[in-house]
Amino acid sequence: VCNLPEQSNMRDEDRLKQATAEAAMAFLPESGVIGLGTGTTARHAIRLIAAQVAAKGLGLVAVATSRASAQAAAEAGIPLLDEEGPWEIDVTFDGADEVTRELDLIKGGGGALLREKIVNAASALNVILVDDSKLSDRLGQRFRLPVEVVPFGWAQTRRNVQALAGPSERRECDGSPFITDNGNYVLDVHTGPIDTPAALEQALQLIPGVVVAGLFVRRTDLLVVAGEEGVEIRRREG
Ligand code: A5P
Repeated sequence: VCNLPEQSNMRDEDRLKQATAEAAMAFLPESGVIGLGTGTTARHAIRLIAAQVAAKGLGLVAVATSRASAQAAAEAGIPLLDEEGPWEIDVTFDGADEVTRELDLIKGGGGALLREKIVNAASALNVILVDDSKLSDRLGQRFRLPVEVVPFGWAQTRRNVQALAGPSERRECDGSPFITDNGNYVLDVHTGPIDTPAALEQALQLIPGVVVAGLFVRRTDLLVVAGEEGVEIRRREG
């Protein structure tokens, strides 16, 4: 059991997550390169993409944002590209932990923030899938900010992160530090509401020992959000 940031009503949310994945299939190309996100919502998308590949014989290859998603894709019959890149990704489907009206995100609840950010930056179109419990007026209001740090000197790095962003816990799993796919730790930072996410992201990235912060600013093209009233598609403006 990991001390992952808490989420409520998992069963209800799962139905909505599935609804977002179903709606997102409208953006699945017939051929090309797709990015596969990480988490329970992305897992629904992977399952549906695999079904379409099998049913329609789509010419898709994928880049996965975690070992878990790579394994899920491989088991479902989605061919994967080499991990090393470079890639030209047409569209990536991923989840998020918190989303603002500007479609800025906190990600990393599943610990895959680094690979997610690399794949996001390599994608021509980023489609983010969330249930409406993830919507927020300001990032940091609902979710702790994950920050991936290297193990060497991590407590020193945490001191510097704390001075900038707030207190944090090192994420743990079964009594041991949670280790990312890249061999690093994750700090979950109690930032409180973040006024200027882009500035905070840049400042965190300048701290030696910080690998990546889970702030995704202006990185979403389309948001697919599901609530009890149905599924809505929002496009980032500007
Ligand atoms: C993985 O590190 C995260 O960024 C996920 O995309 C995020 O936690 C969303 O997860 P769920 O789809 O499981 O809510």
